Amino acid sequence: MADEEIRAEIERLRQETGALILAHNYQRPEVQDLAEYVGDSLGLARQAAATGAEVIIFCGVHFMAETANILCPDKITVLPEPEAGCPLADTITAAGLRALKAEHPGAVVVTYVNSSAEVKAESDYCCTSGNAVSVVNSIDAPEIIFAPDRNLGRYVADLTGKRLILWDGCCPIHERISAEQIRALKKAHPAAPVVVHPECRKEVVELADAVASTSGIFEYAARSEAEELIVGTELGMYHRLKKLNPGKEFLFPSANTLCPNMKLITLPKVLRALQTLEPRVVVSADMREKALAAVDRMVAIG
Ligand code: CIZ
Repeated sequence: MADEEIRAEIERLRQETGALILAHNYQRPEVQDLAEYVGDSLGLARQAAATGAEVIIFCGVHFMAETANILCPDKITVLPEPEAGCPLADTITAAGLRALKAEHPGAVVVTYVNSSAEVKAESDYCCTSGNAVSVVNSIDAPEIIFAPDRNLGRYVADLTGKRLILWDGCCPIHERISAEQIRALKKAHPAAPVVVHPECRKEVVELADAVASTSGIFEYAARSEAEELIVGTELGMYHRLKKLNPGKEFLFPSANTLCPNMKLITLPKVLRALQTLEPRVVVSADMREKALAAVDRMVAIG
């Protein structure tokens, strides 16, 4: 089937099923263009919770679909590619977190949204890159465990002045962005401000004019008067940055800052998901009950 036919069939099935299609900022351009809403995991979870639709086609990675299912268990959450995981989320297990908690009894646990439902279920607070600083600032405790992203954790510790016990995980895509790449772009485009994601390494963050979540990067790009901006995050962002700011150019450190998991979802897989309403992501009631308090806190501290 040609792409145009697939798009037409997706549209027909979307009307027929009343499904809501959500896409993460790192999805393929053609998948973003299908979606009713494109955003970060918090925005997507909020859309999922607010929709009257009974079916959500979630174009993102597994933990994001799980978070949506935690917030709205009565809706059908379909992840068009079940293998779309997150290597950062995979750096931590519930057993690993329990072992760290046992070493620090009484510590409050803040877990980045990039984690499985079973890890969220072991956590007191969940956070996103956009509200991690506010979440940690709101906690008054002698010890705080921050998991699983060590780069985001270090950035939050620097900004809040709190000593955090960090899990040693990272996003391999953001970790790949080097200070040399940013310096080279700055040298070639001296007027371009640098905005990077807090999952980047410390030496990269130190070169930036702004550090922001994916939503924050869109806001920064819209506000900036610069004609060119250097952007340190996943390359999928280019599509909507350019679409929303056609007069500006966005320079990424390299062509290999691509998350292969995010790119697993394709138009034919979205079509298949609408035809079959499978594969679904379902968090068990027991797990959901344990994870919900942490996720609710994340949603509340926007
Ligand atoms: O929360 C998200 O969607 C992720 C993974 C990053 C961000 O900054 O939006």
